[in-house]
Amino acid sequence: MKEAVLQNRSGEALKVADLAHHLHPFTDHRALAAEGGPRVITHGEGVYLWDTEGRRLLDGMGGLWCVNIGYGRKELGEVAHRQMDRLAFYNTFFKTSHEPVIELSERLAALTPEGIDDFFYANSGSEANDTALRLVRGYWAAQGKPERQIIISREYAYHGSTIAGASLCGLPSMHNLPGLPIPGIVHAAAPYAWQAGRDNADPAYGAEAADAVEAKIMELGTENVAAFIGEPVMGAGGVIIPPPGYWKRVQEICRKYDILLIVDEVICGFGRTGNWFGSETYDIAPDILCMAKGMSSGYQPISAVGVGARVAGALREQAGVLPHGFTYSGHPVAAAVALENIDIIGREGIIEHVRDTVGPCMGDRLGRLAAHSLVGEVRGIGGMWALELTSNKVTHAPFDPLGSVATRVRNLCFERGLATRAVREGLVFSPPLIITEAQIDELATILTGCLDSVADAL
Ligand code: PXG
Repeated sequence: MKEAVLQNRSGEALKVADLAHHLHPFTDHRALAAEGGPRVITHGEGVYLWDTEGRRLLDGMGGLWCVNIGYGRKELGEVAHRQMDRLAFYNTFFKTSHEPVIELSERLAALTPEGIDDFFYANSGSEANDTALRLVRGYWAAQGKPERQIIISREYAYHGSTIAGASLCGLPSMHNLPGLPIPGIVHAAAPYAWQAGRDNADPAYGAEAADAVEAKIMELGTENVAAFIGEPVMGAGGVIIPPPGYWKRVQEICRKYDILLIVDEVICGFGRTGNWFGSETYDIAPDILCMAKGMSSGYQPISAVGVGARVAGALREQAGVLPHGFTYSGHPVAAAVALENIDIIGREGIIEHVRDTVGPCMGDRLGRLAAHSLVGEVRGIGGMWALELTSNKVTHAPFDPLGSVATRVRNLCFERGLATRAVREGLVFSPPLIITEAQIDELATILTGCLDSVADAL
């Protein structure tokens, strides 16, 4: 009966009901009400979404950086159905396990960078990062160094929206609630060449940007630092691409001061940069690797923390209970869906498609926009790209107020059938990784038209 009710409600009725009872993430609720309610999405197929107005959208964001295999893959629903019938839930606490989580752990051990062989499960990227923090602090305490508690993150980082996740973020807006960031989390400068007015292809900039991490360690005292956390490519902060030598030098610094390296692969994992993990793309050997999003292509909420031998070994040898876990850690349905998603990415050659087609094609079509009067820079890798808009191509100044032009372009893109995100004075793209050349052309054509219209109106 409920299904019939859901299917019979008009778009207008749904908007009204949503306004009455739904509090949304990252939403200005007054503005939402003034606009008469949210866009209500009805279904998706491939790289496209449809809303209750019957409008088709090319999803330039892959949901929220996550629908790597695209929408409407029936296999995942079938796997979920079978698993729910067989065992819909059981926990993995207290020495218990089940087949989907065991198989998923084996599969992840084979896929992740060498040395990452043990997996702890959660439901979101934020929970994965919270878990990583608890594991590294627990590790140092077990080593007799409980003073090693500080986690170094970076400006412009996005690591989540729990209290610890938001604290790890380096975006000032994420600290816009009392009490944040929590003590023990600090931020080093990011390798953000566009903003620094530097050349991102310059190895000297790569080394300098990495030295900001060393400077932060010195300021804090090496004996107090537990770990450094970073996204291989910063995603929500605006697709900030590490300059050459950056990750090599950051790793040297971590090793020099015996600081653990947590790599947040929540966006970069599962093909986004043209390899299974961004750690492969940038030759990173993490102690801990956090993953979510593309792990299930968003078909189920699931995340994992891959743990290297150093921390996992200490955990395994330690007597007593690790006091950490979530009811749904290693949920059997989510694990079964993640396994099927990983199979699809592998057997359909999606990683190769990103490397050989999506990356070069996005680079070419978006790259042509670098000459546009509003565009200062186009950058990206694989299936994650950004355009920086600017009022001055020499000084890199944004528009006034900050973000006003990017937001106008974003809004027009939605009107003309392209979903994208505005970040500061930029636009970011992370489409489903199955996107074809023709669909990339469509994306670029809509985007170019919107940039032209906004430029004409300014
Ligand atoms: N790490 C990274 C690198 C992320 O991008 C998280 C952790 C947190 O994951 P959960 O599943 O807890 O949301 C993310 C999430 C945006 C946007 O506006 C990006 C994310 C989340 C919400 C909005 O681009 N990334």
